[in-house]
Amino acid sequence: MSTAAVPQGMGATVWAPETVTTEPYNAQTPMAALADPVTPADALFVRDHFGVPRPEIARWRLRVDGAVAAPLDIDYEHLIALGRAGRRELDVVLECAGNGRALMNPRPPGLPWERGAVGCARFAGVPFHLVAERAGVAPEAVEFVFTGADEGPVHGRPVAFERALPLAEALHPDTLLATHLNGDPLPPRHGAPVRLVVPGRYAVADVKWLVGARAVTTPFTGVFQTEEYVYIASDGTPDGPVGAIRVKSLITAPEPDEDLRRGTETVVRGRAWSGGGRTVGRVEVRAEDEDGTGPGPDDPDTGWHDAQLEPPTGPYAWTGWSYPWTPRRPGRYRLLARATDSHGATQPDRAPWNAQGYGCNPVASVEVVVV
Ligand SMILES: Nc1nc2c(c(=O)[nH]1)N[C@H]1C(S)=C(S)[C@@H](COP(=O)(O)O)O[C@H]1N2
Ligand SMILES: [Mo]
Repeated sequence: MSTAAVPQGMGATVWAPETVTTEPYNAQTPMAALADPVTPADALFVRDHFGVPRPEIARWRLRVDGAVAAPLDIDYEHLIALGRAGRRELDVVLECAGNGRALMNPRPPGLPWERGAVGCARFAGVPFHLVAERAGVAPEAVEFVFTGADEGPVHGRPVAFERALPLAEALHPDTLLATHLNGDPLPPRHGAPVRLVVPGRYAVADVKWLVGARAVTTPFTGVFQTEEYVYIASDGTPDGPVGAIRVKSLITAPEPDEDLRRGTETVVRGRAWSGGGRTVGRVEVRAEDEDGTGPGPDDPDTGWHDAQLEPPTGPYAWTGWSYPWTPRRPGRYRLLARATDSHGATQPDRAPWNAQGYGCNPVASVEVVVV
């Protein structure tokens, strides 16, 4: 994988994500960009199953149909007009459900995401419920199925990218038909001209190049709902589609294998987030030496220590945290970070294994050397 930030003279940084595959294009957010509260658009990870379909704004329509009183087609101009009164801007953590899969043991099949299939983007758009109410959702509707303009073969069958949401979540005022990312129109690879954004859910819910919203009266059974993006236990038992983002943290400083000086303060920093409407309540940091016990029972650094939290930029944004650490003895250390959310859920010590490697949220760690 290649990186990352190319310094451009006076301060401006040109970002490029780290390529994982080229056809279709999939790339991770570089570590250095994850330190920012809002991820620069050019650095934000990309997850495409079939490639970029590039619907033109002028010809773009969203078709709302299925179990509705009056199916409708809405164009870009009308969408913007409809949203004028109710337009929202939200900082939202976007995380692929497969983020961290490459750190699972044994490694499940799928893209080998390490830590960078995540970012926090400032999305602006029109709440979907404003459009759904226009069409009039039938009382027997249970879900909305959202359709992207992209399609391709999965397990030998041609399919469109489609994913369903329970009705209450589809109609939640913060479920957006997003037209803008970080203040600019959505870039093609992030779903231009309109994508769905469902704060707090793994990003497979955030259908890009959105062209359809279909109300259905029985649960949707498409491949991206029942075969892909589903938790499957080691004994093969399916355990439902991935949903709310699990509590997680990452360490952005120090960097892996960085040399730290004994007796000099190092600020350990990172980000933490959770989904399903939960916020981060606590982040703890711990330094372990090579035998995994900590610097020693007599050392005040042994054990978990509360990091200081920065207020997040919104209810669905991530939380920055920091902990000043002054290593006292030379050697190799593993720095660990563990987040706990507002519902008391904590990152597990080990990745919770499942057949497709989703929801991987173990305690974050980075190895450093104290000289
Ligand atoms: N139409 C469409 N929408 C899609 C996808 C896709 O392949 N096609 N990938 C999904 C997945 S799995 C993820 S993780 C996010 C990634 O969003 P990003 O590429 O903007 O970071 O888009 C989601 N929406
Ligand atoms: Mo994803």
